[in-house]
Amino acid sequence: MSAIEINFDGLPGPTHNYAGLSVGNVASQSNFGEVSYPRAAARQGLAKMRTVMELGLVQGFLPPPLRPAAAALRPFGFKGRDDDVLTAAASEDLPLFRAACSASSMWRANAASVLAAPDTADGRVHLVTANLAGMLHRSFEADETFQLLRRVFPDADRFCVHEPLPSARHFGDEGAANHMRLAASHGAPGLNVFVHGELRGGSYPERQDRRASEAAARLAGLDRARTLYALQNQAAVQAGAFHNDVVVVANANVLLAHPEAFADPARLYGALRERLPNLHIVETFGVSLADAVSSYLFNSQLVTLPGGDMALVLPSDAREGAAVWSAVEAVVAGDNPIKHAVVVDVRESMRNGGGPACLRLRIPVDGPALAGIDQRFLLTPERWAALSQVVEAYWPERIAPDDLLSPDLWAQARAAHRALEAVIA
Ligand code: SUG
Repeated sequence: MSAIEINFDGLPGPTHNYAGLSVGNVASQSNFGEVSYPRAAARQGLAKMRTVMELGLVQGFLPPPLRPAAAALRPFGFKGRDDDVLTAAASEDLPLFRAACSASSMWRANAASVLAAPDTADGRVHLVTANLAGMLHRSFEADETFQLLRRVFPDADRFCVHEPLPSARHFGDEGAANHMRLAASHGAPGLNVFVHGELRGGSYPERQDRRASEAAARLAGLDRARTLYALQNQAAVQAGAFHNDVVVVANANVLLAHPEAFADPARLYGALRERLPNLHIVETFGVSLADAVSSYLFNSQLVTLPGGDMALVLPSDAREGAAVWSAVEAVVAGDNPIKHAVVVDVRESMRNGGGPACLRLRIPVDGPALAGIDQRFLLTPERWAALSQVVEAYWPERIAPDDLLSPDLWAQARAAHRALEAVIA
């Protein structure tokens, strides 16, 4: 088997809600206080997984951790039974309580940086779990994600799962959302490009530190000559591109980028072209940064189909604006491998700033590595149907902001978590 890339999608959890927790994420902030629809969110996520499976690709899924996370609140001095912990936190520190309720694990592009076997010193796939130090609610994910990744990728001959980096201000790490691998094909040695921010003022935080990316490269033993670092354009960050994958997507030998994504695109593109002669750099025209952020055009999944063509899996929001959609049509008609545009509806996630690409973690594998994955996390039509049944039976239909405070909702979330574990077991 030649090497392939598997998309592992995060399943939106039963407490999906709009608490406006992410500064610098325009959608999260502007939808603060809205009613959310967790069952619809999970349905949309599952429908996207199904669409990608039906394109002929192997599809995985990653279950959400239990939320509200009473365990995450205990280090702050809350004691007693879980419900006591949650009740006390809700009354004494509401923002902390809300952070413990977030279903943000659905955005698995932030789970880890993934370094492909042909590029690492020991020939294994390395996963460096992201510490997500920049946002409190997301930092609660890190340890649980590490345990989950060890469970899904247990074969230590093929995979090496690293703990999150120590959670310090200078080492904020948001995982694969800020990493791109460019290569002639998935199985060929690749170029690893880490895109980062910098402390340079501005009202929105820059979440990925270069030193965190350097640590990930070191842990995986990447070849320095084939590892590049690129600074985000500050204007893009301040327009709401809190992760690089809001303005750029890469796959194999194709890079689709907004012209204002990088601080110094000419330097980056020159270095890439020198090392990868058959690289296609596809830029869009006529799409403003504001349109890119509101449509999430670049937060598409760019996938290689079994026949060799590429498809862009776009959020339905990208079809709504004329300028954005004509840019998509120009890309698909252009002289590059992207030949298909497939539209998916992930609106519930989008309203928290998470498009199709945010919802998935890509894992490049060859045949033996594919066999080394815990197969229960790979979707078959039967497993997909079983997950759908659990979602329909247990996920709340709607959550208004005050519902988060209800012990009934906490009990429902626990029941959903148990039912999901029973399907996986
Ligand atoms: O970290 N939203 C996520 C969205 C992550 C998108 N991921 C990528 N671009 N790869 C974030 O900002 C909002 C949660 C809330 O407001 O309740 C949130 O965490």
